[in-house]
Amino acid sequence: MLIDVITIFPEMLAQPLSVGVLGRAIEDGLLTVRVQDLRDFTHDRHHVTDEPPYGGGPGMVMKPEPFFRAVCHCRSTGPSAGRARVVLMTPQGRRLTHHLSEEMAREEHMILLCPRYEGIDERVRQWVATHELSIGDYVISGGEIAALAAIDAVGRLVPGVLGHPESSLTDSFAAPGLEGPQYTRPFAYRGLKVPDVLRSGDHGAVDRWHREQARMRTLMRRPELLSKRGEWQYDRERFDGS
Ligand code: JFH
Repeated sequence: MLIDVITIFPEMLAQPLSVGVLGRAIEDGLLTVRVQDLRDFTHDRHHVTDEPPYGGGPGMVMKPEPFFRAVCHCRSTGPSAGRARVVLMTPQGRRLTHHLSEEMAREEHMILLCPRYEGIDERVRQWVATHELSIGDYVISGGEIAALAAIDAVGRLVPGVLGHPESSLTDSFAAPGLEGPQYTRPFAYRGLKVPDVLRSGDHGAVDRWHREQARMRTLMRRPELLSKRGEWQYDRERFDGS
């Protein structure tokens, strides 16, 4: 998979993409991330990317031309004959979920647009973006951190990125409901002990305990993840499109 990120702050992306599971995936060539400096697609001597809004109002709005040019460049130097998913990061976008991450993980080429300031000229949204994505109902200062969250969530799902294919399936949100508690050594720390069942060697009992704990935690914290019948509800979106 190829992901292009278009931003005025390319340095924000470099470090996070160099470490951990994602860093390894990129090293191994399972995933390519090209960070494109939006200023490279300006034609004026001061590389201006923002202007005051027409009609007045606070702050600045990002100009359309550099985004149009940058996306053209990414398309023409990418695979899939220019048929990339062009994703605008915005609080008004479709909410990122595991389900949407799975959908995006099937793309060959994605181009993520990261606005700053008060946002972007509407013509980019209308004529360049094919999708709009939000990571949640809170305002952050620009699209970069949202793009990183999306790249991480999607990159993990690219075949071969996770060593053990099963661990992506048992993660919260992939597996139904929330995960329960986990413990590691030492058995006792400052008088705080690990539940005996986990050391019992009874795999059936351990399994039942994990499932019960996960179910309780889901019931207490995220009851909406459980259906009315009390059965695991796999993926709400598949049923109600929310
Ligand atoms: C972004 C920003 C909006 C204006 C509340 C009332 C008026 C500043 C580009 C994504 C998610 C983002 C996100 C994505 C791109 C940009 C900051 C937005 C306003 C604020 C001012 C600029 C934020 N999921 N959260 N935030 N901003 N609004």
